[in-house]
Amino acid sequence: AKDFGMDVALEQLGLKETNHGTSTGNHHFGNGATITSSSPVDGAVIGKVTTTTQEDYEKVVASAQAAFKDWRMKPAPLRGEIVRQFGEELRRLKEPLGKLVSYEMGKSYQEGLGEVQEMIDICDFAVGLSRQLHGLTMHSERPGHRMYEQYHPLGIVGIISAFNFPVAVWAWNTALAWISGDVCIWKPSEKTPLCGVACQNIIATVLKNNNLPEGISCLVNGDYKVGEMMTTDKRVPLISATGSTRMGRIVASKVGERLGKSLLELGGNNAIIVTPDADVKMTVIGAVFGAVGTAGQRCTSTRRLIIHESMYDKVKDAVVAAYGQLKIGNPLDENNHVGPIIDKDAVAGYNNALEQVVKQGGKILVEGGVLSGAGYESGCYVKPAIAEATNDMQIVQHETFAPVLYLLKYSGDVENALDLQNGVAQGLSSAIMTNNLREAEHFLSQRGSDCGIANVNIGTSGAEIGGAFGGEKDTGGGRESGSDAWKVYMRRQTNTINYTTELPLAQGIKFDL
Ligand code: UN1
Repeated sequence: AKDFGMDVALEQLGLKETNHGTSTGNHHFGNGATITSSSPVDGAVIGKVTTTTQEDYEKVVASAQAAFKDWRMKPAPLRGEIVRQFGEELRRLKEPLGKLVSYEMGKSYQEGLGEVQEMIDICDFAVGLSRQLHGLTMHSERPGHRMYEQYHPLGIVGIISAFNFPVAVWAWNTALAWISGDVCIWKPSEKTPLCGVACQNIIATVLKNNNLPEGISCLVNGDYKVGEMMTTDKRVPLISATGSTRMGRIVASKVGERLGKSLLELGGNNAIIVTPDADVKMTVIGAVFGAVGTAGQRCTSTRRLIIHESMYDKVKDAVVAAYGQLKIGNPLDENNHVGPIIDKDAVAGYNNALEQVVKQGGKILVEGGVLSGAGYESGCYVKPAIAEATNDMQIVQHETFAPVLYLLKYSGDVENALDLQNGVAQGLSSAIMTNNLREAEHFLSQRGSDCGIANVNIGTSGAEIGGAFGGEKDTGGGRESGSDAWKVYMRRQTNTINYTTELPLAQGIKFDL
């Protein structure tokens, strides 16, 4: 990957020296076993990080707790100023960071840059929000009393993120948490640990330049055992976790047991409904990007196309033809559309899905397969595949994190398509392609899509940061990013002040002494 300027990028991101892994600010002290990060792009080792031991973790928490005492007293707009500076650094380092995301995770360079852009956008959003952490005022039922509410910081926010958005998901959480006055401990995916170190280096410099306590941003590394240090820790009032539904259930139960808060962003099984008067050209762009973008590894990736029978052959032929144009290869090369998937386990999951769909009665329309030979040495490049299937097949009900798209047919009205769309355990993103006002509004109504995201004439992926992001049912119910998602990072306090010399009781109660 030297040809693509990776060496320079690693240098710019401070990743030349290895043995990072656990840190508060720019203070590194990981003592656990080593994780080697190798690229799915070419199989080469990119670097190493050390994992976090329980003892390291205690140091991290102590540093975060100390930092919180200071940080919570800074006025929120000043905290916003720090996030603004962080956003500026991200602008400056957009290219090297986008490149690292592409190289360590495998998504296209364009998508790597897009991911860093999401970080920049959430910083801008958070800066504005730092002057808008509004509560309400209410009228008291008692004379001479004033009642209002205010939002206070929570404390330490634990962030557990996934490999597929190795930098943006952290930023969505951390930018809002910081302006809220919280401090963060981040456990990035053990599949993309260097993205974590690179981000930590960026914010550590900003904190240092402003003479702020380094524990405002902390990094821990390792597998679920390190995650468990946080999920079971009462000193961490909020855990924000992104990953599989299986992982989310474990996190929710550990955090729930100690009555902590959790924000969960789990699996999706996203569908596009293609109605009789859908625009076929728009449908093809939306569906193909949704299914093969990020090699099918977004939680918002399009897994199912639910096509009206009157459109079925036309849409099928157009999508199959578009798949014929796809170029698979090194994601740093801008001529390619599809890069590798994350690792050999993911390849096994992909192979299994293609095997299962046939076993369960489906029919392959675009043949899959693992690519080999020059340029594909990592063994992680797979061909985006399409199968005709039915919604009740067990494999269609399951989220396979790879480029496998299922075509389903519906007849009659949009109600039937909605039954299929909603007939899965997950509830993240959904879309309808229609020019029919009645269908569109039906889809958006309370008897329509049951997902957290519902789009009209747009695909399922690529949500903007300004809206609340998340989903229902097995997706976990959390909301991150825009709108009023910030409220989960703060605690609400209701305040009532009596400015009389009497003490009237509420509810008209008389209590004479
Ligand atoms: C994810 O896959 O975890 O809507 C997040 C999208 C992106 C975020 C995806 N903005 O596709």
